[in-house]
Amino acid sequence: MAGFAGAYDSICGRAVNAAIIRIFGGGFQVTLAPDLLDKLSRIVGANKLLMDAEAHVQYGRDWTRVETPSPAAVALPGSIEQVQALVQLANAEGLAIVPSGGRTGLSGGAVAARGELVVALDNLNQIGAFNSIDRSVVCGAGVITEQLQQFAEDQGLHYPVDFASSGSSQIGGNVATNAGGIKVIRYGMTRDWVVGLKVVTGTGELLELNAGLIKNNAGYDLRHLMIGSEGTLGIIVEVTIRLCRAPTDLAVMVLGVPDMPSIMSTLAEFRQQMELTAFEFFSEPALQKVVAHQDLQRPFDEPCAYYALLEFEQTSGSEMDQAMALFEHCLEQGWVLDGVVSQSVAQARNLWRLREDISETIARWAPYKNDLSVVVSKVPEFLTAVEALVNAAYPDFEIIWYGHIGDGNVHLNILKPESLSIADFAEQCGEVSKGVFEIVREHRGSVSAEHGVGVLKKPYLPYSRSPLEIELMRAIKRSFDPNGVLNPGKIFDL
Ligand code: 2HG
Ligand code: ZN
Repeated sequence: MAGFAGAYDSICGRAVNAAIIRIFGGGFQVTLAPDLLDKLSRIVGANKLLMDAEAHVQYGRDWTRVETPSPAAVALPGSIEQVQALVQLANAEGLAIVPSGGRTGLSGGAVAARGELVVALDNLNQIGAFNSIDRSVVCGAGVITEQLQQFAEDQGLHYPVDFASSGSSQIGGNVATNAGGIKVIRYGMTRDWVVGLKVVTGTGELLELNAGLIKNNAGYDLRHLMIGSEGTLGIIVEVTIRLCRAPTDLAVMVLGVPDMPSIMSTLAEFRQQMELTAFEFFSEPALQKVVAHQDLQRPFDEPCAYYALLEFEQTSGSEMDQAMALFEHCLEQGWVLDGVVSQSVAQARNLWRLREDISETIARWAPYKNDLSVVVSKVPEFLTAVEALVNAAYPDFEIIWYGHIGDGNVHLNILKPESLSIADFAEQCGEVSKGVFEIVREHRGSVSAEHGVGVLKKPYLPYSRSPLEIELMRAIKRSFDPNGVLNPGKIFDL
């Protein structure tokens, strides 16, 4: 047992109501005072205030698994009013809150490792009013992405933001992180589909933003400030989403290419003539690992340095011929070495899995993840520079490249050699990251294209944002959350 050591020193500048910190296994646990627990359970109901260790581990971490989860309590509010009451209590008691969705994040944005109160939006999971004229639907923050996609399909429409974690990620979390995914080249990010938001601010007030409007230039658009703010400005409680026409008869092509410049030429050629719904890439080592560990086959025998995955709609019936003609042209130019195209929905799904299953497959090597972006045309030189740097500094590290090359977003995963401990590996990767982010800065790119900053990328924010930008972000944070109760320690320190 150790005495109270100020888990919330940054919150309201004072200690939380009679918390005790117990050190265990390198982490610590905060026990809230009985009267505070009582107040919390009066807000959400005793059975919606989870105090068991299992729930604390489950709700205290995201997919990063880097920090030891250690929330003080987990609350599952059942209404917007309850969320407001929790935030008001947090202000009064100096309690830190971590808003929590599906916790599929990869930057530690939803991690509660310092005795915070986790406010999990799971129970705000109703799909509400649908309007077929506006093509909009109201969703509670806890609606699962796949549930919304299914709802849209049932209406003969489509929700196009898609990624591998759509079966467990929640809409509120998607909005809080401005989730991207595999169709950004055609449909944009989550931001592009949010037409209305309800958000509880850091003082517990309810902001209703944009009311479903398409056009609204009446002053600053606070909705867009909330989108991507990673729970630091407000808790997203309700989202009005725009839907679109469902795509017709999607076909998938996987092409083998000899090098990155050839991928760019292929992308330019296809985009010149066709509207693509996706243009993704992965490297040969990524393909080898997916094929070895999933029930999948190589698209063709010839190993190529990289693979491009293209997807296109077949609305007029001529698209397949057009795509085949483009394929032939790319072959003649030497940009493409081989390729396959799907002839059925099942084949398309399997080709997609070659790309979508990479992240899950390589998780067993405890990869050090980077989610970088540069303008699309600079991707080849950027990749070459990063690879040269990592290879020179750590020749034993295996690098796996994949990502959304059509929008300039590449995922650099460095696999942990078996001989290294997790801690030593993280330290060495931290060192190499400085060099990688220096290259990002030189290319005026981003240290986090779609995963957010959370805690993992916080030290590197200055590589992508100027001191003035970061100071303005801090000022915005103080406007919405003057006592710093919402997700403290994420994105930047106050
Ligand atoms: C993807 O594109 C995800 O598959 C995960 O954004 C990226 O695992 C990663 O690094
Ligand atoms: Zn991605």
